[in-house]
Amino acid sequence: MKNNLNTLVTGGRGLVGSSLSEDMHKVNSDFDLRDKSITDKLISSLSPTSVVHCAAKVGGLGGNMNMKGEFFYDNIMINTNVIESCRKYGVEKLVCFLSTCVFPDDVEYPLTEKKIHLGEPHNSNYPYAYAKRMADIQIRAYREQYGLNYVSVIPTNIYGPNDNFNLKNGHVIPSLIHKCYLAKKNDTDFKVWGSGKPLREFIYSEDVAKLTEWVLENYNEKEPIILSTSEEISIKEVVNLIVKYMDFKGSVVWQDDKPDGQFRKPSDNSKLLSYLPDFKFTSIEKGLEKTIDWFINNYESSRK
Ligand code: GFB
Repeated sequence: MKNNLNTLVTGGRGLVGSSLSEDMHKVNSDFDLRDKSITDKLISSLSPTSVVHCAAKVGGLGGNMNMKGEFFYDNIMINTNVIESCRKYGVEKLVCFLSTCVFPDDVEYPLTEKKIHLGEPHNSNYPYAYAKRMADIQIRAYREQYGLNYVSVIPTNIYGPNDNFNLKNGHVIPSLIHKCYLAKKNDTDFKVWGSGKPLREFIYSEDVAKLTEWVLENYNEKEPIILSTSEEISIKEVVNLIVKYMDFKGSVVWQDDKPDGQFRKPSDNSKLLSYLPDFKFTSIEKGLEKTIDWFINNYESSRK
């Protein structure tokens, strides 16, 4: 890998950004990328050759349902500003993060890179999904009009150290780790939303970081690339693993008045594997163990 000093990472202290190589220039939320002049100033002053754009207003099912306006506004502004500033100030390569929720709700499975715009996203997170879809449109348009080598990636549900472990708005894995931690500490029930039946494909943040570094160097197509293990696991199985690794002896309570969200969203990783047939994904067991250890060891300073 060549020297990364000329690579700027937005969202540099977040879940993916913090796993990327430390020789990249990482910036965090000190820069309000919803503001065009701040974004222009950041990119013109650093003048990076490449940018990995991870910054976003993100959350799990709860966050997406509670903050629909903010999730739309913040993400559409951040993406529009970042992509335009990259063009204006001569960034040669941009890797932009989309999300697995960009896909239509009602579509034939498995999800592939060609199906992003074939129908409406699930209603639990349509503002976030549409804002992310527009980043794909902006990138395609800029490639066509300006001939820029800008690309995007679609990871499935990412988890790992440095996530946001907020109980209400976080993604399922960090929220459940935090809930189980508190249930064990306070000797209370471990309360889980929904039926436990929905299926998800989880990918460990360090795997996403490795794949992103590869994309930065090697992936140049106009269509996004899905970053996925293509292995589904139920929320119930995830809960069982968390209970096991946290050595929780109390009761698990399933809150069926809370939403299940989409039932499943299986994705096709064959494009990724056609480039990287030998890529070794971290197993969910190993990834969960590492994330739980990290959370316990960093409880005070973790985002929650
Ligand atoms: O990670 P998560 O919030 O996101 O997972 P999505 C939701 C699934 O986990 C649902 C169950 O089936 C929930 O019922 N669940 C159980 C919980 N307990 C909890 C809990 O305490 N917190 C949460 N959050 N879920 C998000 C999208 O969807 O995935 C985003 O909303 C983004 O836009 C992200 O795309 C990757 O997979 O449903």
